[in-house]
Amino acid sequence: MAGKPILHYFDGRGRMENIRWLLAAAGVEFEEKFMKTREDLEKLRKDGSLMFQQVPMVEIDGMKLVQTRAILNYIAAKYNLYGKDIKERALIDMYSEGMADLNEMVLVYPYLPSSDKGGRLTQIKEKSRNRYFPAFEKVLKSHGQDYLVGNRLSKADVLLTELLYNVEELDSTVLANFPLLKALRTRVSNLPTVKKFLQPGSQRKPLENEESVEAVKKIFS
Ligand SMILES: N[C@@H](CCC(=O)N[C@@H](CS)C(=O)NCC(=O)O)C(=O)O
Repeated sequence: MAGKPILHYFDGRGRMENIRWLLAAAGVEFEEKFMKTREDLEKLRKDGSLMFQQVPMVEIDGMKLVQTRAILNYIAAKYNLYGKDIKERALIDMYSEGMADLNEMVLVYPYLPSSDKGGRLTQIKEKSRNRYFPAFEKVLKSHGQDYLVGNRLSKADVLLTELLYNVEELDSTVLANFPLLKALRTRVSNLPTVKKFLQPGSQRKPLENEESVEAVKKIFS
């Protein structure tokens, strides 16, 4: 039997947090090896584990996978979170790519110089309220179903739930006009696997602080 997936990253959200969420939602236990120093990163690079010299890297089923979205897609396919046919898969990917565009702004936010943070925050709020959240609210309204695609949980629902939590941490009123997104978040949060992941002490990572940002900058500087 294959062992647990091993996640190689630093001890923080960054690009790995999507992967942690998806594995957790799928009910898959995983191990983590945290890089703490630049030498830890160099070691992975030197031993040929990182195809593009970058993390996230996930050891799973005898492979060393890199590229966040490729990893997410493998997990989604393996654990039945990727629709029932290629049309559903296309929608799941289309929605997930929109989420990734917004998520990219959110995940780099803590690492920006303070002079750039105000502008970025305004951009995140504006794009959430006027572009991405209305689009997903419209999808849910159009079919009246519990999940974004095919009336069952997919990668898209899990990533959207994570994104909603993350944006709400930056702007607590952002979901005020999106009742169906709120309901989706509640529904996904109440799935037993996700509920467990949302409990304190899980492998979910906290919002970055000054100290954690400095530690990460040292690894990649
Ligand atoms: N497209 C890649 C980007 C990976 C990436 O930028 N990783 C950063 C850490 S979050 C990294 O390893 N940076 C070091 C480098 O690019 O040399 C993915 O989604 O996995």
